[in-house]
Amino acid sequence: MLEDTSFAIHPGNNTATEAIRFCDIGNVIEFKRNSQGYSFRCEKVHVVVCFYHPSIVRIVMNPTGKVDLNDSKSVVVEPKNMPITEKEMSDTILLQTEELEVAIRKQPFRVSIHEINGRVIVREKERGMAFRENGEVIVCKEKFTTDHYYGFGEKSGFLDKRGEKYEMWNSDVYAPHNPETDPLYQSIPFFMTLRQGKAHGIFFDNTFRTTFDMKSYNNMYTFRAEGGQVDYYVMAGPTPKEVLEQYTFITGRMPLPAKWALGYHQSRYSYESEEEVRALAKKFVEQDIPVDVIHLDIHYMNGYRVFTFDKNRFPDPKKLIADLRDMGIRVVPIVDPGVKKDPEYTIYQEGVRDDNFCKYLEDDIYIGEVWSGKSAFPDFTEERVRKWWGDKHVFYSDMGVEGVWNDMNEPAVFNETKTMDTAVMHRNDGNPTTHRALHNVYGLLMGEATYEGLKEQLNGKRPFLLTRSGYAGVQRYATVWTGDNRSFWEHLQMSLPMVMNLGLSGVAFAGPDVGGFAHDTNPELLVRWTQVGAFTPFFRNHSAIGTLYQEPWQFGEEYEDIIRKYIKMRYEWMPQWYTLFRQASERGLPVMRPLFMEYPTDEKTYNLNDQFMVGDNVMIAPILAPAVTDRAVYFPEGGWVDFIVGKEFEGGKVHLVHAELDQLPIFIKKGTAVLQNPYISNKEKQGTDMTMHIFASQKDATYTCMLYDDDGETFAFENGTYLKLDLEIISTKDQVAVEVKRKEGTYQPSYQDIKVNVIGLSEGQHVIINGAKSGKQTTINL
Ligand code: MIG
Repeated sequence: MLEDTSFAIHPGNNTATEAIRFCDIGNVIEFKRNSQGYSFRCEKVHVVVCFYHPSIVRIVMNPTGKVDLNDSKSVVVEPKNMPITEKEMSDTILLQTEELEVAIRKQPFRVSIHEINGRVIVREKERGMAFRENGEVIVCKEKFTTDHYYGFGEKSGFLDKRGEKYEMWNSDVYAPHNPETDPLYQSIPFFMTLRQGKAHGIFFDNTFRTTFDMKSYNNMYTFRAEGGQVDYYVMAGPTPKEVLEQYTFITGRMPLPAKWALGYHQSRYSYESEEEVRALAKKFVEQDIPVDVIHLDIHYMNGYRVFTFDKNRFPDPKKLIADLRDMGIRVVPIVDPGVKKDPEYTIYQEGVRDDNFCKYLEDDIYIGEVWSGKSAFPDFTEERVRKWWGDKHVFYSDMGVEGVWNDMNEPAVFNETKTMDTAVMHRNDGNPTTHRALHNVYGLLMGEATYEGLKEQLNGKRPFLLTRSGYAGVQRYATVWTGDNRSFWEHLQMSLPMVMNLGLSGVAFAGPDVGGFAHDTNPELLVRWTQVGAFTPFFRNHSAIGTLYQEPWQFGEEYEDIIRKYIKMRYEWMPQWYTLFRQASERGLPVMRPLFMEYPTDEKTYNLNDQFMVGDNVMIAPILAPAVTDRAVYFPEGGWVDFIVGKEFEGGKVHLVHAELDQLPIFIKKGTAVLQNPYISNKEKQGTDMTMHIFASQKDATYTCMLYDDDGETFAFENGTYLKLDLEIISTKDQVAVEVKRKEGTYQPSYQDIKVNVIGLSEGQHVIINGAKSGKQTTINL
């Protein structure tokens, strides 16, 4: 067993044996420039170095043959020709862009990357790239004592991943997710290093089972894969935000979600009949609790056959969906990849007839056991099959469905390995490849098929897709929920760093099952979790069969009132959310952020797990344990204001904060602003009172912010039908000046102006709007 882990290259091991295990790629023999970049012939292998941007370099090593630059499932851009300065010295080759210098030592091949005339980004010392007879590849890099590591997709444990070791192999894990439960459902082989306030990223684009070891060695970390090429991108940052912009430039960004998808979702495994769903919807409206989406879990289907409804339980789904839509509620059905092996079921018939299912090399269809019993699995690696699957969604979109929930797409199979036989041979668009190599992208490609299919069918409306499994780039198609958590306080605690690290891995739209999926929830946990959920990008309450029901009203009025308050608050904050999501779709930045993203030089933020930011100026410090009504909160530099009671806190310090069960500590940075719009009704959701609350700073401060709005559900914004206001707020000791710097787009919102409300103005300070003196409550005309 030890042989299979990177223990095999432990520096303490006998070096003679080690050399047999991993073979260094050796010296550079020849180096040339070609159309795609620089190619190096080494003693044992070929390496290519190419550039995508002055701050992004890609390094590819093929241990068995010619380097393949075109086999990514995840990368959306091509290498770019740009001015590169080359210098060849006796022992080193230097390649310089405007931003960075890649230094390749020739004997043996070792790579270091620096900022031009600046800091070291990555460096290799005794070890660099190596491979084994069995196909394994490894990269070793120097670990600095000041390094902190983040990202890695969906991982349990704390925010800072220094001292951790993670594997990427998409897995259905129903067992409790605890700090050592790994891997989970997503594989995002990307991480960010923060070193003395500066950040860089590494994306290891390898779809085999990969391992990142930030633990076992004192002076180096490694990433390795069971097979395939070494293929990685270094993104030079230097800020955490730039790293994310660079990573999402490579792997793509989230499309702007529909507003309704940002609202509150209610789910349960399962609401089992039309009556139950109607009663649920009615109850929300009666109790005056906003809801945008009701999810239908597997019981809606006829014998768990995807693309069917059970006629007894759901006699008229189209009517049900239309009636709910009239109440302001959308229906999102679950769709699993397994297709029941049933010769009388058209989807199975078509799949067999058109040769759409995953097969063995010998031609037998792979059959695995899932909910639907013995089932076949579409081969999403084939474009033709993705199209077929996408087209099948007409079944749902014709009924008025605008969103779909993909589950079990690791793919999960009920057997010992929990997944498809790794010997299955995917067609892979003419380049047959085993499941062993493509396992980690099955969910991503199912997402692509589903998203593209729905998009085509929705006549210009934005589809919503929720997925459990994915790979780097999943943000292009889907929102991610973090799978089968439990109704434990520990899982509420763990969800914060998990969702923050997903955000740091390009997935801005993510969240856990609020209230907890497995195990029985309890009223206090549900309340505290809903408070956090209201400020988490994806906000869905979901629970498992056999557990206590956990809809907002299940535990009596006292709790219901608090839950209602926070779900409404989600809607009051919608203009803020929507603007942040727009920015996320444009730049790839997370919406829910660890504090270090805004304060990268403040070490106190480097492993802060129980606080987070929404955007760049709102800090949430929730209560995450039972019976607790006081907690320590760390405030980064600057002044902060409690959003509800207006109390001020001086930054650079820890303060004790009090929060009764109905209170969530929310703090706004002084000198900044937030946008709000009251909740009106479930049908209308938002009102016409767009308000900007400005939190005056008495110290000099400049804050730029944006208001983004559009129709909330179509792609018309792509043709200019949106409203974008760039605002600047300048505070000094005698004034708070607000200026509209730029207005863009042709969208006419239902509000005519923005109401401005300045909070915390000192005696001597006055308000100036677009150059004119005004009161602390005033308006900006649009
Ligand atoms: O193996 O569809 O994570 O959210 O309710 C269980 C039933 C299958 C797992 C998902 C969960 C969903 C459940 N599914």
